[in-house]
Amino acid sequence: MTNTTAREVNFDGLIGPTHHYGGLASGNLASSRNAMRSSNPREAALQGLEKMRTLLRLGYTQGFLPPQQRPDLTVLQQLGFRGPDEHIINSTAAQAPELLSMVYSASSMWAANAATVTPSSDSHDGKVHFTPANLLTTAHRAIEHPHTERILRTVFSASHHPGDHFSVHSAVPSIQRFGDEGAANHTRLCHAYGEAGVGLFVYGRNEQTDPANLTFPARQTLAASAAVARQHGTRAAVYLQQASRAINAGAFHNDVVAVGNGPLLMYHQHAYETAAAEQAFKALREQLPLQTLCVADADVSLDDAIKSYLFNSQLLASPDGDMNRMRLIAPSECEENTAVRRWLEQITQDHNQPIRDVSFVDVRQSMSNGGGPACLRLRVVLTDEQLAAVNPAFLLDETKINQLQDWVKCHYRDQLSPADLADPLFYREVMTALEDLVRLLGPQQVNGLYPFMG
Ligand code: SUG
Repeated sequence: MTNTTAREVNFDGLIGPTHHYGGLASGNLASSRNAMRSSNPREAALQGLEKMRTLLRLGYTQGFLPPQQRPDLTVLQQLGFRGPDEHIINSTAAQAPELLSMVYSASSMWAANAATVTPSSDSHDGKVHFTPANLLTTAHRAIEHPHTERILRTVFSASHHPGDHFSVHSAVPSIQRFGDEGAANHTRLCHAYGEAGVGLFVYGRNEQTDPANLTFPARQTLAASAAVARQHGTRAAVYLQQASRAINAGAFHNDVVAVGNGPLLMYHQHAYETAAAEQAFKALREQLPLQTLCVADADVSLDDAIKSYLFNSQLLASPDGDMNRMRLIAPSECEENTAVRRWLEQITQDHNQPIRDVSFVDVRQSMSNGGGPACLRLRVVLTDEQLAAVNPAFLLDETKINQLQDWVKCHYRDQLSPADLADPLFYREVMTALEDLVRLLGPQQVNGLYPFMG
């Protein structure tokens, strides 16, 4: 199936007003390192919006996913806390304060973990498929998927345009065996966006994986990846296991040690066991003209890769979809790391591969919780017709970015420590911010986005 007008649209997570450093994510070194430090939610959200502006100015179509309703009081209610909202906050603060960080986490900002997406040219029924990730490994993220499903249904809803373009599923069951972390472990490779491609599903564990080899959790399971591929009617899927060495070094998602787009897969030498990688690449080569770009440990060590988040750069084709002129949107930490900067300088001069440019973006507030530029976005390949069917409230131009930045400046704190979450006044503040966001986006357009608004 060929449709030359398809393009990749990035939907970034709009960083919510409750962004804080809770130290909630085992195996994520930045999250552990910065636990309990004071965050700056305002700066975080403005940095995220500036990244979106960068892509827009480069000529790409850019969308966003709104922050989830936080705190999630329904979770506290399920845990036995009752009464008016402020009372629930007070009694949780008194009896189990650690739960506040969990229900207040702004972790849905990392939209690469929102869902796995299969473009229509890769699915049996010709629809774009979404499966929200159950994120069952960490408590603060395991509560995201019901909200994610609602949000995806609001953004990708056929009611905004005739036709039936999208299929939003529920998450696969939250059972240990089916741990799913979404697009962070899924790379759609293709010759051109509108042509049939292959889903590369990378997983951390299967039934044979010996937990004794892992010091940190392997979040993605083969069983979940296979279930998602089945659910989406994915026509071509290839599975590849992460090396335990990479997980133990802090690569809690594949997108910390690899990034791909079009025919190009760029990965760290230690991301996968060599034999497993060779087998997967062979299977991929049978279906598309795969180009691999292996970054040798001698050039960029695994530690430097994880510290700088080189592989969490966004790898973009040119705005017109040319796969021979690619660009990396890299975190500014890459510019500051000598080995990584040197590698980037060399690679853009090497015409045997397609990366021609690098832009650096400052997303330090997110990086301090282990989320780089690629974590912050969900990639959705859309034809013109499908793009026209996306809820326009979630597509950006400069004016809307400015409006969202004004909204952030009006409502967000510039300092937030985990202890502040116990303050019922903060609860009111964030509810007011979300009400105002709905007003800004158009209550009709985003109807039902936040349960507390009815
Ligand atoms: O799931 N951090 C997130 C970062 C997700 C990054 N996403 C990708 N690699 N695609 C995580 O570990 C930290 C929250 C805290 O500690 O407050 C956190 O959840």
